[in-house]
Amino acid sequence: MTLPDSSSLADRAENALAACGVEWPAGDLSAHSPITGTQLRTVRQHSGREVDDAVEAAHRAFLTWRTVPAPARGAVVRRLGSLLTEHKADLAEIVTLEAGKVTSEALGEVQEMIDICEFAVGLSRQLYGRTMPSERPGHRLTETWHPLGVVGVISAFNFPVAVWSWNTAIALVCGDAVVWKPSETTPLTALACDALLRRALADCDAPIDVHHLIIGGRDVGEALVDNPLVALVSATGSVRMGRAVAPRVAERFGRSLLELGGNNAAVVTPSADLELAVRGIVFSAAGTAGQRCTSLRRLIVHESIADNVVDRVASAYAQLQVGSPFDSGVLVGPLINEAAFEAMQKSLSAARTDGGTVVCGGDRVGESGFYVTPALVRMPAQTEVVRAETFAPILYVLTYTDFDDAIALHNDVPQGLSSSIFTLDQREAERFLAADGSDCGIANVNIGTSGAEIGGAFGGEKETGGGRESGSDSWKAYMRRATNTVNYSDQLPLAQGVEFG
Ligand code: UN1
Repeated sequence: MTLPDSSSLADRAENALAACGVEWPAGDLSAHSPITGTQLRTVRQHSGREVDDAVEAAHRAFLTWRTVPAPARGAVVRRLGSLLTEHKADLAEIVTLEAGKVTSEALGEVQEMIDICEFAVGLSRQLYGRTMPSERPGHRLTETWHPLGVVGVISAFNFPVAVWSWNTAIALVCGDAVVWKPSETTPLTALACDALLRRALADCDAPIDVHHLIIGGRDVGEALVDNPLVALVSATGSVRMGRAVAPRVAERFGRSLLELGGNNAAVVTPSADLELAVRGIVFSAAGTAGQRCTSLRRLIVHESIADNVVDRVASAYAQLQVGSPFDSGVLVGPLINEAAFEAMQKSLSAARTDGGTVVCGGDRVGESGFYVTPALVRMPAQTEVVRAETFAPILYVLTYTDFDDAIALHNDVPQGLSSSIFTLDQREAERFLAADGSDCGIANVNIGTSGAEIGGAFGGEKETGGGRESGSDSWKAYMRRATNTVNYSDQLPLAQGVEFG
């Protein structure tokens, strides 16, 4: 495996950042590339006091932004979408450098941003409220959706730009301001997004303070979460992070929207189109080096086809090229850091202790960065390690004989993000999607668990946190609803027939 030299990576980062218009001083936070494990550059971090200043400035901007008509707010997002289109390759380059995604996936992530901008622009002429029939004559009963306030966005390293855009494009058309705390692992992608949005705001004569980026670690996140001017905290990351954030926000009666861990499974039934299934499985399990919250982590296969499926997945894995995400042909880039590699090794050894057999993979490739071959592990049962999310490419294989048991096994994990079934049997497919089928926020048929489109609502149940972001009516989380009763008669009838005087 040959890797690019680290100074060429740092140069590429400088060029792409300059193309996006980033001007940001050096400081004590080191931005690394997982490609070689070396530093790209350093950036200045914010203090807790600066977080409060940013929230206050965003709140002041919100007070005027909320009165700008929604279609005019949409113009800013339209401009952001066109800048993202123009700088798609620059931003994807920084995503590859900083998160280690292969080029096609990095470009796909930026495309997801462009798509959500389009969606949000359309939404800016909708944001529909309902009208209900009033029980009283001469009365009108209706609801209006109003801007909510400052939205605090906390995002993770693995989708360093798309998750921000889901939140920000929607929040901006909804009339909110955004204060964004990206993962401290990916500050450069965040600086590039912030620079492009600032340009869009300036080009549209919109208040620049409707967006603030705050860079730093836990203290910066805590200052954001605890600030009473932050009406909604939208947080994507680990269950541990969500457990820390949710009670703090609830304590002050703020709202939170959580998108936490997944432990996504696919059920493969005897009627499945195995060639299609294996392609779906391999993309979902090994793509992004298993570092999507939607990555496929469990395969629940009918015992009659289990050996066949395992053989096919193992031979597909053998073809996967692991290496520099910039190299064409490479489909599996690096893990984000050493801690991710250690966590993977720990889970593999726990799986062996539990009686699992590593069919293939799990080995480190090369000496720089942390590259691994995706692991395929047959398990005798869904033990503790299988029920936990390890953010690395490990696919556990379990078998079933009875379809009801497959669904029970599928749902018997603490997380509930994404799921899929590979079957050509309509009854099985519909059972999987029914009320007593998959308990996840995303349930698919004949595609893998990852790679959702932006048009649907994205999120999951149980420890995944219950939040929904991106498409459909997720925008409602970013607004407040007012119910309005208007009396246009000269009488004052009371509801429920109450007489008073
Ligand atoms: C995430 O991993 O946090 O469905 C988001 C997918 C992507 C988004 C993943 N569209 O895999």
